[in-house]
Amino acid sequence: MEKSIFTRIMEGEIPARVEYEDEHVIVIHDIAPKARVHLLIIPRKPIATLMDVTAEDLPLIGHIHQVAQTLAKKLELPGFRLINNCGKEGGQEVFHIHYHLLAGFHE
Ligand code: DGP
Repeated sequence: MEKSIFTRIMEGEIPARVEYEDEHVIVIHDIAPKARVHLLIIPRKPIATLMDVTAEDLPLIGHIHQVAQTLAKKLELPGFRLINNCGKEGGQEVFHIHYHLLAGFHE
């Protein structure tokens, strides 16, 4: 798989506003925010789409949900959407799995 834009961000080749990172994921602010808070939770492992997730990746998918909780607490979000676009037909543009965390629709 060719290096995705997100891998290039993780490797410091392309700048991004980082909100959180640990050994499994990086969280950055989306370049074209669709809400007041629009973060991308991106695993370091370059899985192309949700359809490529295997049983061994399930702890990682759980971790992404834990990170969403952590961010919601840190940013004091009363609610949020966690969205994965899967495949071209699902609106996916970057083929390195990621979850959009969106909040602040009703402010
Ligand atoms: P998706 O359609 O689910 O693949 O969403 C990809 C998102 O990634 C889209 O909302 C825009 C964002 N994005 C694309 N390139 C960059 C970039 O270079 N930096 C940042 N911060 N976000 C990017």
